[in-house]
Amino acid sequence: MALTTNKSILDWIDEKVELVKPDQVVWIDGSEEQLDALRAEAVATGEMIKLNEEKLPGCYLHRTKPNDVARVEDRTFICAKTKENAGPTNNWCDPDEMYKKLYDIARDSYKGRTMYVIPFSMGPIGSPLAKVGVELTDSIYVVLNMAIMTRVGKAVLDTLGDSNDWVRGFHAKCDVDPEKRYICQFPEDNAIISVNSAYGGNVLLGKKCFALRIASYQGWKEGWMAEHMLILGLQNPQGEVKYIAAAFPSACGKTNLAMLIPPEYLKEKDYKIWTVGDDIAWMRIGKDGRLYAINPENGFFGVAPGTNEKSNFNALESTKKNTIFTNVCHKLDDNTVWWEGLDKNLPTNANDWKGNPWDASKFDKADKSTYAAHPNSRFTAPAENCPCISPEFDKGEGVPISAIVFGGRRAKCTPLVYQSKSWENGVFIGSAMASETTAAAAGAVGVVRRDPMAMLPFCGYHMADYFQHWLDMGEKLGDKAPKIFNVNWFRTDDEGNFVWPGFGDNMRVLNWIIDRCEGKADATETAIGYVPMPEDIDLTDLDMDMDTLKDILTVDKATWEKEAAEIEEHYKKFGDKLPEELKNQLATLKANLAK
Ligand code: GTP
Ligand code: SPV
Ligand code: MN
Repeated sequence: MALTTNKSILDWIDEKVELVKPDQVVWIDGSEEQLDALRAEAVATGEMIKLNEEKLPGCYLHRTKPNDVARVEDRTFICAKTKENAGPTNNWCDPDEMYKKLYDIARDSYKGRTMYVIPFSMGPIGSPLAKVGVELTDSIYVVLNMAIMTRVGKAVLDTLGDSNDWVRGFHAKCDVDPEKRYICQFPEDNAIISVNSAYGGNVLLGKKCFALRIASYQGWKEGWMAEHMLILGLQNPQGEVKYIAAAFPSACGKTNLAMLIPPEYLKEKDYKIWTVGDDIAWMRIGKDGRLYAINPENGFFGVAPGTNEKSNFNALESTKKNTIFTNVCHKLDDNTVWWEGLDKNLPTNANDWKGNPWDASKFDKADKSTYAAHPNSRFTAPAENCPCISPEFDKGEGVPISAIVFGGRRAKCTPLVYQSKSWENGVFIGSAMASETTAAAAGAVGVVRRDPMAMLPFCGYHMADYFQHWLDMGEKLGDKAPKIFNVNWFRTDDEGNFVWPGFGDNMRVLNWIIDRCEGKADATETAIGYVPMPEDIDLTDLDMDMDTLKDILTVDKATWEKEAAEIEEHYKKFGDKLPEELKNQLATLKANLAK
C-alpha cells in the first residue's frame, strides 16, 4: 500500500517499476515490526548474521563483496547539464547519456527481488533546515542502514504533502559488478542513481550523495551550506556551550573529535563535549545573523578499526546495541565482533571480514591483507546510543557556530593549530587544504592530495563557484561570521610516530580555539596565520616537553614556500573561475613568506 498520494512520487515509482520489474513493492513505514521482519529475512538469507543478544543486543554483522568495500571516486559522476557546471574536480557525463547507460544497466534487475521504497528526512522531521528524499533499493541491508542513519517512514511523507521538493534516490544492486558500478548525481534534477554497489557511501543515498553532493548544489542556489563537517558543543565549567564545526577528509578524525572525552584535569573542572554530528553539517544564517548548523543524519556510519575504549569510548558505547557492523572480524567463541585496535587480544577462533578463518599468527601490521577487519570496516549506530549526544541534536533550529575548523593528515608542514587572519583568509586555507589519502575511498593510501574543505569527493558543482559561495556567505555573515582555524593532529617525528597524542587531548587545542574566539588568548602572527604561544596550549599531565610542542607549532619557511608553489599548481585547475580574492590571498601568503 502506497504511503502517500503525492503524484510526483507515485509517477516516479511507476516509472522505475516498469524499468526494473520487481516482484513486489514494499513501502518502509518506519515501524519496528516491519524492520524486525526484514532483519529476520536478512538473517534467513545470510545477508546478515545475528550477533550475541546478551552482549550486543539488536546487533548484526554484514559482509560486502570484497570488490565493494569503499566509495569509488573514479566511478562517481556529477551529471550536470554542462561539463562546466560540474567543474574540473568532478567526473562529468551528459545527463541524457548517463540516464540511458544506467537504465540499460538496471533494466529488469529487480526481477525476483523486492523494491523497497524508503521515504526519509535529512534533519529532524519538519525542521526548517530538513529536506526529504525517497530511496528505492533492492537491498534489505540498505533499508536497515537507512533506518538508522536517517528518519524514515510515513511521517516524512506527511510533512512533504504534495510538494515536488524531494530528492529521488534510485539504487539497484544488480550483480555488484565493479566494471558497471556508477554513483551518479543529477543536481539539476534532484536525482541520484547508484548501480552495482552495496557499500555505505555508495548506496546509503541520504548520506554523501544527497546530504553533500546534491545538498551542496541546493545550498549554493538557496544561500546555505552543506559541508563534510562534524558539529560539537564544548561546555565550559560555567555551563556555557560553544559550538564548533570541523571539516576533515574521510577517516581523518571527525567521529573521534565529535565524541571526545576531555583529559582528566579538564573533566575535573567540569569541561564536557556534546556531539551534534560526526560527518555532515547543514548550515544557514539564523534570524540573529549568526551561522546555525544541524546534523542532517540520525546515526553514525563510523570507521571501526582504531575505535576502542581509550581512543573513542563514546563511539564504542554507541555500537553496543541496535548496530550493524560491516566488514569487521567475527569472533566465533562468543558471536561478537573485533577489529584491529579494539583491544590487544587477537582473536583465536574467528572469521576475517571476508568470512574466512582468520589466522592470528600470520597477522602482520605492515600487511593489510593479513588484517581481520577491513581497514574501512564500519559500524552503523543510532545517534541516540551515544552517551554524549547533544540535547540540541533533535531540535530543528540548529546550533550557533563559533568556530569552523579545517584539518587533515599532514606528516610535515601544517602546524598543530593556527587561526586564519580573516574569513577570506580562512576560505583560502580551506581551499588549499591537503591530506594524505585513507582507506575510505578505493585507491592508493597515504598520498598527499588537495582536498578543499574536505569536499573534493563531495562537491556537487564547480568548485570555484563553491569557493565563491563560501566568500559570499562570509560577506553576509559580516562580523557575526565564525572564526576559521586549521588543525593537524598527524605531524610525525623522524621515526614516523605521531608527535601529538591526539584523541581526547585534542581538547587542549579546542580550548585555545574557543579562547581565541572570545579574545582570551594571545597568538603569534606568522606568514600563514595566528599560531598559539606555546604556553597557551595546556600540557597538564601530558608527557610532552615545551620543545616538542614548539616543534609542531613551527611554520617552516622552506616547507611553506614549497606548499605555496603547490597551491599555485592546484589553483591552475580552476582557471579564470578562481575567485580574485583567493588569488590575492595566495599572493599575500607568498609575500609574507618572502619577508
Ligand atoms: P569518515 O567517517 O570516513 O568521514 O571518517 P572520520 O573523519 O570520522 O574519521 P574517524 O574519526 O573515524 O577516524 C579515522 C581514523 O583516524 C581512526 O583510525 C582513528 O583512530 C584515527 N584518528 C582519529 N583522531 C585521531 C587523532 O587525534 N590522532 C591520531 N593519531 N589518529 C586519529
Ligand atoms: C566518508 O568516506 O567520508 C564516510 C564514509 O563518511 S561513506 O559513507 O562511505 O562515505
Ligand atoms: Mn565522511
